[in-house]
Amino acid sequence: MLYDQILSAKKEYKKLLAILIDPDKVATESIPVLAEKIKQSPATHIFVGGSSFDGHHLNEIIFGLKEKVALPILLFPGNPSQISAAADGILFLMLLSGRNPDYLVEHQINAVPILEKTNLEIISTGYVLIESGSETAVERVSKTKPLAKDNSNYIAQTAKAGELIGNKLIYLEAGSGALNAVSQQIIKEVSSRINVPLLVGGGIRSKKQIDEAYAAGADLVVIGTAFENDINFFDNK
Ligand code: 1GP
Repeated sequence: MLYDQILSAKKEYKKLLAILIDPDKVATESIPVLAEKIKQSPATHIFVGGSSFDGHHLNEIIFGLKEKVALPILLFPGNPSQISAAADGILFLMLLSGRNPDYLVEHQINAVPILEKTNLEIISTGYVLIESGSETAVERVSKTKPLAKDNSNYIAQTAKAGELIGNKLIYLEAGSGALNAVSQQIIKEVSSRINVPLLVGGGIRSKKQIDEAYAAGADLVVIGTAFENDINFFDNK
């Protein structure tokens, strides 16, 4: 089970790394090359999804990745159209930082009939959007405001509420291509308050930032834009 593997990694202080493929930004033809690069990278997981993607070539992308890489593929959907039975699991997201009922419960309800036809491992994930210097796609699409970055106590309180509701993972998100990644102080505060594994992503562009996120308490770091912009990003890393 994918979740059990994430839990054991946390217990053994083994840090995890996910490469995010946003199908809106990736042509199906480029998948073989990307997949080869992912195979050579330190990635432990592949996430597939994006804020506004309509899901049209999702299966091809996943099959293309699976042909070359053995890593687990987890869906990271912006809406129920981004569900594919070809993946291994799904981050079943609840946008805890926002107050838009669509992203708190409506999309989840609409996803049920689709999920019931798959064998995807469903991992309940509290998704917390943090202010990062400029408006991000998640903010625009979800029509929600991120949490203020200077109130790490409230951010941690939000993450803890997710854990108490039953979220199995907490994802601190600055937003794809964010100007500023989630700060070490926020990661520290949140990781000290929750017991479930902590995912951190958005605006992480260097090996140093990845290590800083781990040092602050992230169990899994997500890299999207840095790899999209430079497929050699992980070389010698
Ligand atoms: C976005 O956290 C992910 O949802 C990854 O962000 O594209 O900035 O790496 P980047």
